[in-house]
Amino acid sequence: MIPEVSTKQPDRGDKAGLFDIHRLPDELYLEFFRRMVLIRKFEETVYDVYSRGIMPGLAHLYTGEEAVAVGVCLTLDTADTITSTHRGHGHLLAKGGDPRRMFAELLGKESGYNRGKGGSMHIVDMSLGILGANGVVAGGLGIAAGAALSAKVKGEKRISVAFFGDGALNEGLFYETANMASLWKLPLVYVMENNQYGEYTAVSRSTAGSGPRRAEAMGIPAEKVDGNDVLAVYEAAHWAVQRARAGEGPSFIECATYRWRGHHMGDQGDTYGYRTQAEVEEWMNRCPVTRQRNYIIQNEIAPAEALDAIERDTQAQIDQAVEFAKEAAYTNPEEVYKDVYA
Ligand SMILES: Cc1ncc(C[n+]2csc(CCOP(=O)(O)OP(=O)(O)O)c2C)c(N)n1
Ligand SMILES: [Mg+2]
Repeated sequence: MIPEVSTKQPDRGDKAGLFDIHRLPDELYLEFFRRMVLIRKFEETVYDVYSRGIMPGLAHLYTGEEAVAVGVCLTLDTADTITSTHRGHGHLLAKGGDPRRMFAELLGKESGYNRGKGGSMHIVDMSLGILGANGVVAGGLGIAAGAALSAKVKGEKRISVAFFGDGALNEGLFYETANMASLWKLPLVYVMENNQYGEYTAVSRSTAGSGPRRAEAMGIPAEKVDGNDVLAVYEAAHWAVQRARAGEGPSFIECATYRWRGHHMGDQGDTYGYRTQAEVEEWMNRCPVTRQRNYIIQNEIAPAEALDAIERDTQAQIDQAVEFAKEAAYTNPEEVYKDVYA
């Protein structure tokens, strides 16, 4: 939901200056913090659970990128849809996903989102507009364009958001569907998460030009923001969402961020030697959660003790989710081919 906001002193000209980002309701600044903490605790607990050998499959963690999912999803209504990626936990939680059913899915249990049959990269919750994580790089981009087209054809107010990585930017599906989305003015927001690497390859070695310039070439307005600043992401997303709702067509936002953990759980430390510890630490010093915490304290929105309590309560919620998942039953093996399409 977009909250009531002051229209005084727009500070980004007429492009995104729909409101003053520093005059949002106090509760919203706290909600940014809460949801980022939820994602951080969830992901770091997945790391722990996986490391203890009780989780099958694979996970790609979102630690460090929390501001992107939260800044975007807090501009959305429940009916609005998102498509996610292989690194999807943060998007799902930011859109309201249930940590208990997510952990149950990760542990292969019946009460998981996909009855334990999909795992990390297939979690879907249609009731929350989550059209799915996706193991196919760029796969969500086609689905997002389809969702936007169906909203337009049916005359529904919902909009569609596609999260995708810097690696997905180089897939053909983006160009084929963004071209049509622009031509048909579909209610679509492209959120490119530039975490500086696609697997073990730096963006500078894989990408000519830039995402925003490529989008602009197709007539899609674009901007680049600091993806570790949840307020900057929220402001840009608000601009893009307003355009989509007003029937003005797709917009493109590149969010510069960084993943703290390896590409997946098997990529630890300097196993593959593609980045330095100094670089990781430099980005960790720009932690999006700490940044929002400091903003809240410095602007006297809430004292440090209140934020400590949020962190404690959130960890307790995640611990309960893990317990719920551990105690849950496994799906009956006879169901293995049910709901599986080939
Ligand atoms: C179509 C396709 N090609 C290749 C892969 C293997 N793969 C999985 S993740 C990944 C890198 C994706 O990079 P990016 O889009 O930047 O996302 P990030 O992992 O950085 O979040 C690749 C190449 C895949 N899953 N699907
Ligand atoms: Mg990437």
